[in-house]
Formats: sequence, structure tokens, C-alpha cells
Amino acid sequence: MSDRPTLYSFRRCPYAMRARLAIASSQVECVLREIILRDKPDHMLEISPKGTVPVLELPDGTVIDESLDIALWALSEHDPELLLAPIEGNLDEILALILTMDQQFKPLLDRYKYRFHSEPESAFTARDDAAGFLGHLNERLQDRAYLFGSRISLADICIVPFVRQFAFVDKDWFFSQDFSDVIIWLNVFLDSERFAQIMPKFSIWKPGDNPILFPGNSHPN
Ligand SMILES: N[C@@H](CCC(=O)N[C@@H](CS)C(=O)NCC(=O)O)C(=O)O
Repeated sequence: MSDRPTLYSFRRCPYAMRARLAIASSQVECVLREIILRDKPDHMLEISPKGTVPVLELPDGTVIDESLDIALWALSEHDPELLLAPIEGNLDEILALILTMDQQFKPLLDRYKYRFHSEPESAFTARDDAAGFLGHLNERLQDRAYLFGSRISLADICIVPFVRQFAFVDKDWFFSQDFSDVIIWLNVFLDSERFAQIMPKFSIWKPGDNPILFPGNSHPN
């Protein structure tokens, strides 16, 4: 077992992006093991039989296999950007918004994304319903650069990977919608050093590989 936490991750998974964003912000150095979903490593399935990424194994053997829990763990270790202490509102309100997006927006996003070609009618209904949640985010972002104030918080890093996924199903449609403050917020994220830092093309891990340390040295901004 490593003396650093080990993170099983899949680059394009929004949940794994959430975990990497929180870990990058915390600057807690981990060993990153990039996986592919159709060929999950035995060790990952041993420590987390439910088989979803991200999974974090701590040096003491503790396993955390929910993305939000990983984010909260990393930031409770070190939170130099004060992601857990928003300028407006409080952590409970942040967690409530993340939960709403995970429980209500994400299923709509999946229906939209996975039925886009096969069942467009159902996909477009889901898209319209999902857009209602973006309208709500847009209202928040009309008066502030980030969801809970003028600086980034846990809410932004947890939610933005899912909005990115939603946007990328049909970019022409998304970027012509009237939730313009969500579009600005997403674009700021996509252009950020923070995003670049979590999205290098990691090579797929196999036992015996040299450890890939994550995050690298640069501080996100
Ligand atoms: N509630 C979990 C969900 C994680 C999740 O569903 N991850 C997807 C990838 S984005 C996954 O691993 N799915 C398993 C599979 O496709 O085999 C979390 O927040 O970590």
C-alpha cells in the first residue's frame, strides 16, 4: 500500500472530475490510477465492489467511493481556496444544491445524452426538464461570478463537470440558449488552469506501473 492516497479515476467521468478538482484544490498529493470502465482493475473491485469511479484508498486502508465524500475528505485535509467556506450562504446550502443536481439533474442528463440518437423525442423532453435546473443556476450566476459568491466554492467544482457534459451533447443548441450566465461560468471553467490541470491524458494504469502523482506542482487558479 502506498504512503499516499490512491485515486482510481476515469478522465471523462464527471464524478471523477469532481474528485480530481477537489484533490487538485486541496493539494493533497495522491497516486492516480486511470482506468477504463469496461476493464476495471481487480484491486479497485476488491476495495469497492460496486465498481464505480472515483474510488479513493487512504494509506490506512479506508476506502471512500463516492465522489462527494472524496471531495469533502480532501478539502477537510486542506482547503487553501476555502471551497468549504463560501462568501455567501453556507456548506449545508452548498450540499443541498449538489444533491439536487446529482439526484434530479443527472438522471435527466443521462436520458438526454444516451437517447439523443435512438429516442430523440424522449431525449428532448429530458433536455427541456434539465434546462430548468440550469435556469435556476443562471439566476444565481446573474449576481455573482460563482454559485455561492465572488469566489469559487465546492458547489462550482462539484456541479460544473455535469453542466459541461450536458453542454457537449449538442453544443450548438446549448450555446445558443438564454442561460447566458451559466454559459459564461462554464466557459471560464473550460479556459481555466484548474481544468487543464485535471484533464491531461493519463495513461491507463496497470499493476507495476510507476506511480503517477496527482496533482502536479502547479497551483490551480
Ligand atoms: N455516486 C457515485 C457515481 C459514480 C459513477 O456512477 N461513475 C460512473 C462513471 S461516470 C461509473 O463508474 N460507472 C460504472 C460503469 O459504467 O461501469 C459517485 O458520486 O461517485
